[in-house]
Amino acid sequence: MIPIDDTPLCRDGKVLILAYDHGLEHGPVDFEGLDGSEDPARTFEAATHPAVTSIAVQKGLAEAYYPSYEDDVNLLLKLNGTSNLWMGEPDTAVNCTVDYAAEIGASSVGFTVYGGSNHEIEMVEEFRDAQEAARANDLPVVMWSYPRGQGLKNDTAPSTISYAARLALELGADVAKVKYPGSKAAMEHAVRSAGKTKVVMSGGSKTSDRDFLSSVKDVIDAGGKGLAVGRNVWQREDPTHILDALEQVIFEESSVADALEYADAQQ
Ligand code: FBP
Repeated sequence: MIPIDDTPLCRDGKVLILAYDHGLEHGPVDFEGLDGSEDPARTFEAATHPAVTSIAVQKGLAEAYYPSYEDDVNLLLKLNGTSNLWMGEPDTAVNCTVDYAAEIGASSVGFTVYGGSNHEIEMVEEFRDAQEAARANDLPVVMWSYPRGQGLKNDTAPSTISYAARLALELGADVAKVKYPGSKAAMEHAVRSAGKTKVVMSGGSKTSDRDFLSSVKDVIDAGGKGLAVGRNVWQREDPTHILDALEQVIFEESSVADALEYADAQQ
């Protein structure tokens, strides 16, 4: 492992990744109902908030938009990803090499592994190549560790999420990005399973401020190191308000009520 606390991916040992790879993963449907959210510049602007430790995007957005933000935003290049048009067993294409990610300014890289898919073997072998290339470039590696596929009945069951966190440790990821397993106790188990790999929660579909912040608070109280979030930030009319609150919960370890009060006072 590399000491990632000293890299741009972390602030005070914690992580807040703003994910914006949904145009590939889900398609334009995620942008419906909120004018402007399809414009990557809007989310790059949000990523200039001091709470955001990195923005996670695919190669195309990095090439087109990152040069305008390189002084104010840290780039996490998501190396693989696939569209919702793909109907097969969970799998994903490697769209960018680590060397190219480093060349265009990435300070960390991300990689999805669908443990349990029929394609797990090849995905893990692709992860091996990416992880070793990242080590050669001194770049932290975040694994989107999402067990799913044939035979997996519940991809957010506590045992599945703990296994996802453990896979990330076993395979050499610095950070495991996992779905919320439903409770603080389940997250504690996932954190223990991940050993020295930091665990962060994946944001999920948009919910109320209070529900969303409560799950983030559970993650922090369980020893998780933060969040990699997309829709719960950029699908809001005012991403800054929720980022102000997240900053309090993640970095100041505030209560949800205090964090919301703080965020309201910044308006
Ligand atoms: P959200 O916070 O919006 O859930 O984003 C996290 C993320 O992992 C994105 O990086 C990715 O595009 C998306 O979720 C994939 O979600 P899924 O594969 O579960 O549909």
